[in-house]
Amino acid sequence: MSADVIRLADLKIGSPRGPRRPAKGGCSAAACGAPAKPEDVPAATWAKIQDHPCFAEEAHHYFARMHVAVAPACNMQCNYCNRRYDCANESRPGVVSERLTPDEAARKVIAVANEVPQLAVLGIAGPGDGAYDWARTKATFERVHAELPDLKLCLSTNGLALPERVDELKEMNVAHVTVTINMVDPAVGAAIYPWIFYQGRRRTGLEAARILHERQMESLERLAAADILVKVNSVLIPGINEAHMADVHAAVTARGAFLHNIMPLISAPEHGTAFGLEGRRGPTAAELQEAQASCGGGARLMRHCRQCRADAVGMLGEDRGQEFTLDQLPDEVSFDPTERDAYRAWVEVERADRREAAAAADAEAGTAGATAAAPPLRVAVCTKGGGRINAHFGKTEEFQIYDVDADGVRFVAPRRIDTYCVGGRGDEKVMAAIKDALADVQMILCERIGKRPRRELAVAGIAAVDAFPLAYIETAIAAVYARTGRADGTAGA
Ligand code: CLF
Ligand code: SF4
Repeated sequence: MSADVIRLADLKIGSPRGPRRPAKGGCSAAACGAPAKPEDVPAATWAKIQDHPCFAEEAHHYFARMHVAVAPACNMQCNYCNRRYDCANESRPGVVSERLTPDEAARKVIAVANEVPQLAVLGIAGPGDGAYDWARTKATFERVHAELPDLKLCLSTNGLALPERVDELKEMNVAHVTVTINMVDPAVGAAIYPWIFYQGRRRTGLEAARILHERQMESLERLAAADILVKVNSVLIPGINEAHMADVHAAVTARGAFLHNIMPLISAPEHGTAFGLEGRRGPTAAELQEAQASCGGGARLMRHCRQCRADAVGMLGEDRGQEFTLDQLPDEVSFDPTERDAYRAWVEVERADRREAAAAADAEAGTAGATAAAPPLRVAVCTKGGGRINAHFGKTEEFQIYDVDADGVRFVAPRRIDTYCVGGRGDEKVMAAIKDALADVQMILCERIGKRPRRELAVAGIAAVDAFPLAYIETAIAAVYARTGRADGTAGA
């Protein structure tokens, strides 16, 4: 292990935040999620995704994205969307983003790039549809590209207006596009989309869903032909498309989609959406995992999505958007690459060190599973970023869930919680919620934990382990897994 934490502090750039990392060898790419290391994909593909936090799971430990809300017009209605809020296809429902002109957006991007050296991607993800509200989208991408040519440009769209934009996206060097596809059967689509606006008029029912489906499939084919990497987002809607997800997965994979992100419906009556008002619930964690499991192969499954805001700024799982509102931006700003260059040099060293440690961890887990018949283990990790166990239990806002067995250590999903420790005291209601959220977990790995929460968790059958402060996550998980296989069962305590 290197002294990278110290080097990061020396750079005065703060600690990377956000979710943890994934799967190492021993399982198929589809089972493992988004690519985690260069060997998972061809070299040219890795070059495209290595600093995109959504397309490469490893990258989300080190790189940030930001969104700008510049394209408010939309050409359809989804039953999980209320137009007073952001586009729910890529963003957290029920929030309102700050709308910007292309010039304001470019100014904001430069200001963020100066303050957030992890910034690697600019996304346009609503509210509205960027391919439909094309003039504003295009103007924003062009202005930003002129100032920051190495920033990746990323578009998220419903796909209806996309086929005619693919050539321009290619010319503008947009290498990553997300299309939200919730169905490949118009009968299913008719329950999700009350209308679309296409070729100058409103269409409804089966006709609307059929046109949307055909346009989405055409979009995928054109994007693949243009060598633009495609992620497909699917909103999992209980009672409507959960049994249909495998068909969606097969259809998008056949048309070259690189990554498939199955997102839970977020639905609340106060959001004022059709689904929220009719009381349709979102899926449980188990239902989400079941839908992911039904998509046995083909396109990789993204598991580290955070359903960001449409004006989110920062690492996935954090949002620094409030630090960069329009009223706080300088009137004129120019980009200074000094901190970003230093950060990227640090990331190169850290990544290499971490890959080595993770490979060793998988080997250790494999040995433990093979020689000691250790049962699979599900672990919740407390971390502030960098792929290390570096957060106190009481301050954790999001657990990273991992599975480990003889095949190695695999990232499963993030789980958000309220922080247990507020004002120096533990909150019993939060503890009850944490126990519920971790009902399928056998162990928590954290930098530190107090005696009282440790005891309470133990009563619920969850061992809290703080024996690996600042260790790489995979290394620590493999070590505790190896111990579970020992006859004395001292499980890392
Ligand atoms: Fe933004 Fe989307 Fe591009 Fe990422 S988000 S436009 S691909 S840069 Fe990422 Fe956020 Fe999930 Fe989207 S975590 S909601 S998948
Ligand atoms: Fe809302 Fe986005 Fe659907 Fe348009 S495409 S209705 S903005 S969720």
